[in-house]
Amino acid sequence: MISNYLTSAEIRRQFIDFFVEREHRFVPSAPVCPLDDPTLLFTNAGMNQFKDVFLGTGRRDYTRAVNSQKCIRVSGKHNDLEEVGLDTYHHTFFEMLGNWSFGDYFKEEAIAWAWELLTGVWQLPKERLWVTVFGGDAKDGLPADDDAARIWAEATDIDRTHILRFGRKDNFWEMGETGPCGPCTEIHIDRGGAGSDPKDGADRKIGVNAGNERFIELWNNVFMQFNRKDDGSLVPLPAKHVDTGMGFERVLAVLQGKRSNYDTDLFTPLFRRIEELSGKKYGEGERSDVAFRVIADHVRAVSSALADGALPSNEGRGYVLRRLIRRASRFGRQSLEVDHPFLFEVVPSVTEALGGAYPELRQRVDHLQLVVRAEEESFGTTLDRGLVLFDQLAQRVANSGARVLPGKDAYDLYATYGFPQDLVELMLRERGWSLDLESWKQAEETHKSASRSEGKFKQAFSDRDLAALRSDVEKAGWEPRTISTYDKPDERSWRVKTQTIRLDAGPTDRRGCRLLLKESPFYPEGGGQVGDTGTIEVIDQALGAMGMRVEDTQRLGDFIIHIGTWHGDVPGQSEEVIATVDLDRRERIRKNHTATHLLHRALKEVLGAHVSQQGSYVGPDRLRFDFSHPQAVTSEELEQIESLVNERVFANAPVKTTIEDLEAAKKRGVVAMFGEKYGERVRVLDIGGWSLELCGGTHVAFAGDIGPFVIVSERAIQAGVRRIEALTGPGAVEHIQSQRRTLSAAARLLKSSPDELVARIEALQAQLKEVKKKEAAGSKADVGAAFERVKKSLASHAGVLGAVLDFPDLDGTALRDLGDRARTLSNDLALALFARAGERVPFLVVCQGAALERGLKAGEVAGRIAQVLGGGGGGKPALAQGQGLRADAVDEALRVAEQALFGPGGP
Ligand code: ALA
Repeated sequence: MISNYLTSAEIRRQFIDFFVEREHRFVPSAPVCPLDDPTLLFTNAGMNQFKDVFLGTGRRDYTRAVNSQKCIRVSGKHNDLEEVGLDTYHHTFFEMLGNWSFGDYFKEEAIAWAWELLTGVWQLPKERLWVTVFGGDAKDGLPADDDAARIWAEATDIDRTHILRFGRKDNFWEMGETGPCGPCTEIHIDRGGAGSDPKDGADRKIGVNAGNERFIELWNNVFMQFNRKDDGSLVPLPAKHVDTGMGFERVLAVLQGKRSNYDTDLFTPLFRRIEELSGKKYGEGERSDVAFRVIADHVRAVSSALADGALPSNEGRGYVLRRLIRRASRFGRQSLEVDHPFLFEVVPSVTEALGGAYPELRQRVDHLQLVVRAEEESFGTTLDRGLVLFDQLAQRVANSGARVLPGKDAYDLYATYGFPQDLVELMLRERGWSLDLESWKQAEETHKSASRSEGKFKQAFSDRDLAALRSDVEKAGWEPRTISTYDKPDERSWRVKTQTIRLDAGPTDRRGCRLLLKESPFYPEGGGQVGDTGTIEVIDQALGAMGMRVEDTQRLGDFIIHIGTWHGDVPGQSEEVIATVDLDRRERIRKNHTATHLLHRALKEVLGAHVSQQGSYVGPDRLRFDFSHPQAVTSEELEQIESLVNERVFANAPVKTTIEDLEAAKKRGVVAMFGEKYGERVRVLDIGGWSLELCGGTHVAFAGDIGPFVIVSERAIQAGVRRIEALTGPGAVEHIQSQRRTLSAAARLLKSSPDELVARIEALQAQLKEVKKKEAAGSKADVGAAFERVKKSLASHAGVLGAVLDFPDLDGTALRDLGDRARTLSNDLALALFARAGERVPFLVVCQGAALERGLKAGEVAGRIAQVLGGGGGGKPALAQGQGLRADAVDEALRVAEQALFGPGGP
């Protein structure tokens, strides 16, 4: 092994240089969360960004590539999450070093170069290296890869007894349930140890592939030859390719002479930071060591995904990120006793360690910290709520007399609140209970199979579609690329003669018909811009009225697919058609798209350079722009932004596009979106030199074409992410007019003019306040006068003071006030008092002292009154209230009350 210590940056560079010297093109890492590929949660191998090349739907202008790819494996076929932290060589986030041949070299060169790099350049001891080759599979009808075994034996000086054969599980690589695949050859290293025998590698129990930390896989060379279809069968790929992947953290550990990946310079700065934050030391105990590894690993995964534009949420990849943050936070709480947010303080160590190779991490450190911190804070609250739910659950179980917690409920707590099995068991043990492990396992299995299907490599169009499409295109002798408005950005005529290839044949009036044209004026959905709509009509009228309403346009590799409803017979392969884009809609989209670029620039200008795009929607109706910013944008800032955009519109600069090299464009400061995958040659959109952005969409010719620009809303969609919605052109005018109509209507109602509206409303508010004040004072005075009347009216009825009175000017509230005061007039009292609330008649009855002793009950009296007045009434013997419905029966009610309180038989 090489003696002088090489840093991670140097080793990464050596790998890339080795293959660049062998005519490989260096291709930057694709985003770790492929935002444009909803079928793949995270990039899980270096080859993901080349899958279209393997399937034959895309091409590159090079046939050899090398890169170091950011990968995350947390779901689907390749899922290492449960292992992470427990051992020293599994990760959710890792870097994969890879070299590729696209129909260029094959096994011979791949194997020889792998050997040369490992044993020549890096001087790994040959006697410690073991290789595996595919031993064949009866079910798939595949023979053993004797070629690979022979090449190892002939083209390298490896000890022949170190060439082992394994089956499909170990030596046949597949990206997902479907997709490109092929036999592979893996290189493993024996890291030895006390008393170990160098021959152990061949021992199936303790050697290669036995799953221990002594023999670890370093490098996998896949020979891509097949496509696995939905039905499980294998079909040969159009060409043979090489796809390799070397775990960077593992090879680094070997080259830096470390037993654990976590002891390399990729991790040590992170551990130092966690030590500072927790006051614990790495290496002090197994329990806290696991926590260190989990935290370091998860913060790396989360930081890299956030930097590429993902955000925590309740579904899909966002949910995975949320769970990683929660898992790390929980390990921090349980094993390191840090119960406040701290992961966000580990983030800068990650961005420093990885920022050299992946600058986007360094550039977005503030945004990452903000989002992680907000998640940690909300998790604290969730955890507290989870504890309450756990108690409730336990209570329910206790009530049923059981002492075993049902596994399904416990698993739900885990899935929703991050309560892991060991924590649940611990809490149960404290109560002397246990967990129903059987049903826990069942729930876990159900959950896992749900997440497995998430990871399935699905395509919007099936493999069969793709294969049929490819062969039709080849038969027709077309270039496998549709000529589109991308190639003719200045094209102004949207009527194009063309030929068709149909993707669906079938009965008339087909919904969901998908059609490919040799040339298309339609823009497919992309970069936030919605797909075009329009019509495709057959020219040959003899065939009758046939045509398609295009409801959406999508991109599939280099093909543009028109989706809609076909009326009449579906056309054959070479009909002449006229394709017409809905031009008015397109015009609105263009205005909104160019305005989106101006808005992006204006946001940076007014709010600061940290603003970066998180997503956008560019439709005919409006535009939406999501961006990172820590707090609400004030209304003054919004006005500044809006004015700035409008100034650029008035300046009316031409909107120019150029095709440039990506690297050159980046060097001159052209804005690229984080997480977006770009080819080597990119389209740069330049608006008067003020806004420079990479973009493939449709735009106006001059900024002035946008017309007025108005912002209609600004709000948070997530911690650290704001959303602005805005309108342009006719939409903006309609908005302004509608607001003006509202304003005029309001002014008319107030008999004022729009300019005076604010002053008028202020005056009205002041008036209202005054009236309310008077009313309150007035009602106090009224209650006072009424009280005097009660006092004067009281007459003695055999030792009880009493009165029955009507107050048509008092409302219910005043009546209650009056009742409260009147009850103080005597200990021995009988009263019935009536008031008004519109048509209704609130009333109350009081019986106290001697009145009660004589058997009078206020509740009963109120009941009798209610019978007269309609409505209801009742209460306690001493005090009752009611509300009558018939003001016209008050006189009758007064009589009844008089009779009930003071009549014969009364007191
Ligand atoms: N694609 C192969 C892997 O991920 C190289 O192992």
